[in-house]
Amino acid sequence: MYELTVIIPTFNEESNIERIISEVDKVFLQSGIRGEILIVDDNSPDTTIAIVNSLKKSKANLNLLVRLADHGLSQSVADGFAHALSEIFIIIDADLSHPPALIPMMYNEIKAGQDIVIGSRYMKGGGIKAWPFKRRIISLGGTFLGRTLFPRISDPVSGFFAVRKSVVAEAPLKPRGYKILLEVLGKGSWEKCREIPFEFVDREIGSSKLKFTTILEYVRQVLDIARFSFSLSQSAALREWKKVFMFN
Ligand SMILES: Nc1nc2c(ncn2[C@@H]2O[C@H](COP(=O)(O)OP(=O)(O)OP(=O)(O)O)[C@@H](O)[C@H]2O)c(=O)[nH]1
Ligand SMILES: [Mg+2]
Repeated sequence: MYELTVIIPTFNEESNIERIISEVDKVFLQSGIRGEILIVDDNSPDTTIAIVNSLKKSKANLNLLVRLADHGLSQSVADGFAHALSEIFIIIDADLSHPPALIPMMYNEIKAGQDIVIGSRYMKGGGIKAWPFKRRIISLGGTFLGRTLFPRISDPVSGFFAVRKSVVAEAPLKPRGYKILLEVLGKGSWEKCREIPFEFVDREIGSSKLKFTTILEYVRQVLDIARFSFSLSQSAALREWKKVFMFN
């Protein structure tokens, strides 16, 4: 029934939720895409859930999944994959760091045959606005580590991406931490991936949930994907490596 599901993971986003929903809906109207908006909330103690429930009364394409166990961003996105009512998914943050205006372009790329379309902060034309130096260094470190698995992808840990359902439907995802895209790239079944640049804008309202343990969790995730990749002759990471280093 829907052509696209925009999955928005949320935790305590009462100050942003109404605006992101209305911006995504506006993009659907302008582009003529029959889209679903799926909010995946980790039982926020603020008024996020109440706001979504009240918006749902006038928006038939707005759905809410409230999770009561296994709190986490990646876990929430993976639950979103399982509950979405379409075959194409776009993941976007609630805090307006990612531009909803790029949704039609990402959707059209998937329609045209791409399996994954990544909004990249680190390719020509992309960027990050108003991030403190420490944040930039942590992000760059994480990105370089991710690129050891996927050398041709400039932003393998972006939170803004589109993916075809068939890529993740059967994938043995082990979602944890913040970097669901790396898990999708490492364990999903895909052939074609492209990136499009965007400028990441730091959240103006609400608070960040990035913790130090997130970094440790991420390193563990990279090691797990590497182990997974080398145990399979058909893995995406091995195929990408072969393309770059041409030892096949
Ligand atoms: N369901 C769910 N959503 C989460 C969780 N943590 C963060 N989010 C949402 O995931 C998106 C990204 O989280 P942010 O806190 O903005 O992460 P960030 O952009 O790295 O950090 P900021 O610079 O503070 O914006 C936002 O929409 C959050 O509301 C979580 O544990 N569960
Ligand atoms: Mg953010």
